[in-house]
Amino acid sequence: MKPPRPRAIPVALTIAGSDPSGGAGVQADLKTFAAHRVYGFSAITAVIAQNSACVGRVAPIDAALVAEQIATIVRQCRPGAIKTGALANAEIVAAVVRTIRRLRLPAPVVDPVLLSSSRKRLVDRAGEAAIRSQLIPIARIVTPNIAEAEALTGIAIDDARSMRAAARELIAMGARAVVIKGGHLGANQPALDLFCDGRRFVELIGNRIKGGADVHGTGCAFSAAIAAALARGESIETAVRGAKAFVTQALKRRVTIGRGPAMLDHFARR
Ligand code: PXL
Repeated sequence: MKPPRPRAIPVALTIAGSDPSGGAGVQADLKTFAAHRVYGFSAITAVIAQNSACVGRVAPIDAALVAEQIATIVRQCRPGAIKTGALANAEIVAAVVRTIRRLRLPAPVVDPVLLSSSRKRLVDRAGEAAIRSQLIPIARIVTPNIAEAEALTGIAIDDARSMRAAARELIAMGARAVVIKGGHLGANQPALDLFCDGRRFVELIGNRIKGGADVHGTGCAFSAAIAAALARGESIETAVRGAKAFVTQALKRRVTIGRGPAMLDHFARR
């Protein structure tokens, strides 16, 4: 019997840090791509010693080597979508932006990772400024949580109105779309995310998952799911809605892996 012919499948690229626990970072992104039947390329920005409970040393990769990883892999295949995660420092942010521009790669889904769930900085101060001035202006969509949206815009967020103001500001900074994740807004409020495509606002209301706030890597799974859906040709709004459903299900079906908080099940059946 003749073997079947190889099939082409959608490809997405993650540019992010390594989390050896597999809960967040590149490892979580690749699982998320796979769960969406999207082939995953990855360029590593930093090696991080961590487990699901704590983050140790963050060792940035040389910025030129980050650019080289991207340039080399896209010679094999141009990805249909890109996401960025933890970028460690300003040199890496600049190298990523330069490479995306030079090679005319798709506008990235930007997860503006500033701190880990355990509050360790995953990008330095200059890197944070570079995300604001260089990366957000080329973003297809930016996906901050409340704290990241506050840090990037300088707007204090405590309700739906200030959330809109921050979203407007991120669009004014050049992002084509924004989704602010309201999961941390208040334990007694529903999980309200605010999406803006540059023209209109859509409030995405989800059910709060009990105990879900302790799980790390939800932001990685969310932004990777958006990139996977874009690689599959979905619209930005459909991609965001699908990503929310994906994270909700992965949280509901979370698993215990030894000591520490539970981990997402990226392969929870939907
Ligand atoms: O969830 C933020 C995040 C992003 N990227 C890496 C991480 C974390 C959180 O721990 O480790 C590599």
